Amino acid sequence: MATTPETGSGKKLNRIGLEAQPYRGGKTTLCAGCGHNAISERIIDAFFEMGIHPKDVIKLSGIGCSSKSPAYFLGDAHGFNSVHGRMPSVGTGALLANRKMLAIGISGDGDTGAIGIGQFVHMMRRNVPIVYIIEDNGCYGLTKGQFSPTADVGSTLKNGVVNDLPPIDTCMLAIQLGASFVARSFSGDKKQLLSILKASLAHRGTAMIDVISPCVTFNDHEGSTKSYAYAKAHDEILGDVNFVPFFEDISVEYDPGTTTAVSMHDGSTLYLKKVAADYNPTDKLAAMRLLHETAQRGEFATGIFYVEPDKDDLITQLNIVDEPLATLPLDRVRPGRDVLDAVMEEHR
Ligand SMILES: Cc1ncc(C[n+]2csc(CCOP(=O)(O)OP(=O)(O)O)c2C)c(N)n1
Ligand code: SF4
Ligand SMILES: [Mg+2]
Repeated sequence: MATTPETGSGKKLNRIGLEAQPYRGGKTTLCAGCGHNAISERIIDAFFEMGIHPKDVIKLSGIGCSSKSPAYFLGDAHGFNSVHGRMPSVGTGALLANRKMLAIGISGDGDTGAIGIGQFVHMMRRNVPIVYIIEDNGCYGLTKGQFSPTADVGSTLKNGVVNDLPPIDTCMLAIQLGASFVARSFSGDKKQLLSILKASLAHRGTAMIDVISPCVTFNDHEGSTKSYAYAKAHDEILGDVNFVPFFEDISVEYDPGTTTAVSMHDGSTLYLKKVAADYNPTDKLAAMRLLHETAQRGEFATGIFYVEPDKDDLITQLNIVDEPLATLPLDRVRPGRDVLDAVMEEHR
């Protein structure tokens, strides 16, 4: 990051003058080595480096080991640990009540792909302004490692049971449904995950990020396609993700033949190295073809697949007032006698 002045004690300050401490959360109770812990660390880094005040953030989750994660970052933010698979509706309601909040939702592959799939689908098609992260370990970690809907065909449980149901590709689904920023990363790839997270914080609309996040206790053995070893060997990185936030005055020299520059809503710029000369991250079909082709080869692609920075989010589509509904005074939210009388008159 560009400006890191120091406090008297030598601690770095971010662009809004805060130390890293307010960006941290409670001590994790997840297993040592769990991919979810690495993701929390990157979230802390991303919010610190972007200089977003924790008090302006709402953290949301469902149920699962992954959904416990918001307790481990941004201790001063607002939070709502909801019911299994129901975070999208709680998040949508929270954002409608207060459009000024920046929302980050943490879900699991079970929380999203199984019990929560209906809610997930509607959140994506509405382009709700939220950073929606799936901590994807291919299993239900909290309930001792059963297959989840993102488990690949042929992947095995620890006891040798083979999964023979096809997986849901949450990125493919999100693109098809209307999410305006869709990416995949790996909890073990610090640099890529941090860049993607920072870019997602600059986006307005649904930023859906599926992060392969191995469960060291129940799904890290040979035969699992969501283990650390498998992820390292099969991660097909799309090319560098270089995010330049609006507050960093850096001019990047790039070759338009090999790199696509995407202007984000807040004035930041995203430079995406092209996978192929004709790859365009604003082309839905190209993104879906890429996901399909990599999956066919038994690989998984990581990077930002699709971005549509100018698409209206739900709040804009609904054309609600600028001030948060939650704090509007009563005389503005309660219709007067004359308005009620006019409504009654219409139904006579
Ligand atoms: C209504 C309801 N049904 C089932 C459960 C049991 N349950 C708790 S967590 C979970 C799955 C969690 O899997 P995932 O979302 O992938 O999170 P992980 O633990 O793997 O991070 C299930 C089925 C529950 N808590 N509530
Ligand atoms: S059981 Fe698996 S997912 Fe849950 S905390 Fe442990 S390693 Fe992580
Ligand atoms: Mg899981």
